[in-house]
Amino acid sequence: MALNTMTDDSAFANERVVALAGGVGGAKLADGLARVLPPGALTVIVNTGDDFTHYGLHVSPDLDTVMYTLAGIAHPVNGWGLADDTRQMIEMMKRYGDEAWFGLGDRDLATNLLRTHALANGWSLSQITHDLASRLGVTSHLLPMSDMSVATNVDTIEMGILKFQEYFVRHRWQPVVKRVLYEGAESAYPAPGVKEALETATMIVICPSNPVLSVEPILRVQGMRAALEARTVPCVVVSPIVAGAALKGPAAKLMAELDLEPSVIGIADYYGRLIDGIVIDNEDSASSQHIKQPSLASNIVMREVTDRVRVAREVLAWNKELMR
Ligand code: FO1
Repeated sequence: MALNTMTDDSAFANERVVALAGGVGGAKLADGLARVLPPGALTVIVNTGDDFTHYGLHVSPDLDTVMYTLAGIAHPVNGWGLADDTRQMIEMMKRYGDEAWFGLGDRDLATNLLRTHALANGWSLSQITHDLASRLGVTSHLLPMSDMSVATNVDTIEMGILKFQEYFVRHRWQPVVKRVLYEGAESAYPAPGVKEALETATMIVICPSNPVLSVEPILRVQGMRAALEARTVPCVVVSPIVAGAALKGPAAKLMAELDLEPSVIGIADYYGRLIDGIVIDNEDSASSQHIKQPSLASNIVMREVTDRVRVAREVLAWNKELMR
């Protein structure tokens, strides 16, 4: 690591950061935080509301997206799945006439086979997640929000209630959403280590993930919203929306469909008292006067790994300011 990088990051040497993350955008900031913090100083609480059983396999898209991203092996364009993966299994499924709408790569199958096998042998989702991530060299702590099933379903005008991946992948999030349901959340409790991580954190970061589809499921797990409201350290969100549009995925479209303002103002209002500040893009800096919480304007579009590190540094530095 270049000396100047070490100098920049020594300010965060004693921090213990908890990040709440969902899909691709969340994984990118989590990666930036992991690169800036000492090994083991980052805990990522990951959304599992997108999990589903597919061909009999327990697929955990957001856990895998965060894990692969932190391991440096995520697909560089999609953000999900593995770099250099192939689609032989999908092609053979199609030969058998299966629609094969979910693009599960051949190498990605290994993760899903091992996870399914472990769960069938009594392992918890937390245990298999820790085992797989450790074997990939990930030093951050990856925690599913819960070891119990929480399923994010969307009630749509055109097709009624859809399971998350049917909505997101099969129908490319085009159906109009009336309601989002978090099936099982009311009886799900946090995975081991989640509460402790929040209680011992020096900073909490809500990553630029879809608030309704990727972060809300985490908040719906028993006691999570209360734990965040009882925080004694700052909690900062990085906006997943820039200039009224989502950087990736349905966040803006979905918020508009749910009568939430698809803007940084809407994001800040969505989290309300759960956050002490919001990081917005320079393009939205004029909105800061309409945002109740303190806001920091920066370039929050993370195209390269260097962007992830820069945004992570800015977030952590600002969090320290808020802490005073
Ligand atoms: N997203 C897509 O848009 N199309 C896919 O074919 C797809 C396959 C896929 C396979 C494994 C995996 O872990 C994730 C995958 N995703 C795909 C992404 C996933 O649907 C979303 O990233 C999350 O569920 C929401 O962020």
